[in-house]
Amino acid sequence: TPVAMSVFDAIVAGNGDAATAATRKALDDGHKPQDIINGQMISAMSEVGQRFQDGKAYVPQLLMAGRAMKSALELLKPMLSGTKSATVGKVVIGTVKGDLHDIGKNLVASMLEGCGFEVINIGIDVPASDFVDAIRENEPDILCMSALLTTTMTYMKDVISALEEEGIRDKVKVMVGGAPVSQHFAEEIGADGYSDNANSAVKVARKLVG
Ligand code: B1M
Repeated sequence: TPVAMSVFDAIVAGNGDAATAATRKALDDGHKPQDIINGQMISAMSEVGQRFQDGKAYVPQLLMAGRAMKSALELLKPMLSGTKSATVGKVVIGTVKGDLHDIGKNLVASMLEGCGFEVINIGIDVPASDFVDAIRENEPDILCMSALLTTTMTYMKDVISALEEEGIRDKVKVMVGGAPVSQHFAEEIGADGYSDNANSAVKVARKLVG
């Protein structure tokens, strides 16, 4: 029988079936979902990102690794619940215009959901007008924006300006995140909260509604 791949290796190889099988095995071996995500899945994506940056991997590899992580993550999603009280708040979440990265955003969405937030996930490549519409329609406590590119993170500022122009900025808290985003940047664009990972995103969200 072939030697089973680790979750890390399977995601780096872009093999969804192997990634799912390895995730199931890791659970059977007693590993916690959070440890599998942080210790294996995210580090595998960093590895692929590094290879891409070094010219040793190309866009198809990024795409395949992303797909592999997504399918393996499906297995863990139902287990991502923390201390659930009744609904603690409502969130609209999306990746900003020009940006197609959604794995981190979906992870944040799953964590929030697992911890009792009602989450309306409006997807990727979201223009300011769609954020405005979603806020009008759903009246969330928090607007969450994600960006993975230095070229798209600046659009978060445009969305906040749109909220101001539409007179709804004070109706919603704004939380931002994603690899290139920093606390400093969040403050600069006038966001109310920032987090650099999905776990602390829940803490920040709780504070914002608290
Ligand atoms: Co792209 N990509 N990508 N990519 N990609 C990066 C981001 C990059 C860093 C790779 C690299 O060069 N090392 C680089 C960006 C450089 C920069 O701007 N500084 C890059 C590039 C250049 C590109 C393209 C331009 C490549 C090209 O076409 N030439 C292109 C752009 C497309 C576009 O968006 N318009 C592109 C495309 C893609 C794919 C579509 C192929 C694919 C995405 C698939 C998908 O998402 N469905 C992809 C991938 C997979 C990556 C890497 C390898 C992995 C991203 C990921 O999923 N990470 C990435 C390298 C890297 O991250 N190391 C890279 C795992 C995920 C769990 O982490 O998303 O950071 P992350 O989310 C974290 C935190 O950031 C935080 O919590 C999450 C969990 O801890 N977080 C929040 C995220 N959102 C939050 C919101 C919050 C709070 C926390 O509150 C609201």
